[in-house]
Amino acid sequence: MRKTNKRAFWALGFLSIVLLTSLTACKRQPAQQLGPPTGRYKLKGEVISVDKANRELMIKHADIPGLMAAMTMPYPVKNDKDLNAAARGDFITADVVVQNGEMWLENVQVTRRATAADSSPWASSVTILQA
Ligand SMILES: [Cu+2]
Repeated sequence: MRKTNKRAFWALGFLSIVLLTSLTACKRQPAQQLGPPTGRYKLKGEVISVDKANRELMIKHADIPGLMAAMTMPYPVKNDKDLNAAARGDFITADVVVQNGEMWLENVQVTRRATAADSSPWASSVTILQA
């Protein structure tokens, strides 16, 4: 009787340790998934607007595998060179740098300059149809 009690005690202790570690493991995972994974991602997209005062490019971008689906969103730009590289309506490629929960663009390269037609209010829909 005593032996089984002891065994039950140890079994319970072992179980609670297993439970505790699995619980903390579960807690840790969502915290890591909150921010996007650190790295460099290739972005392809169209510049919707340039906000030089806030150092941001609004970009309508294609899927970025491993990071995010296609969408239109603002991206911070750190270098003057990258900030001044593109204008509204330009098609660009760039690196999305993700580090310490921060995200910004680097190596902005214009692949196609906006034409006069692109500057019209219909530019975006026209370029979608061409793409
Ligand atoms: Cu995005």
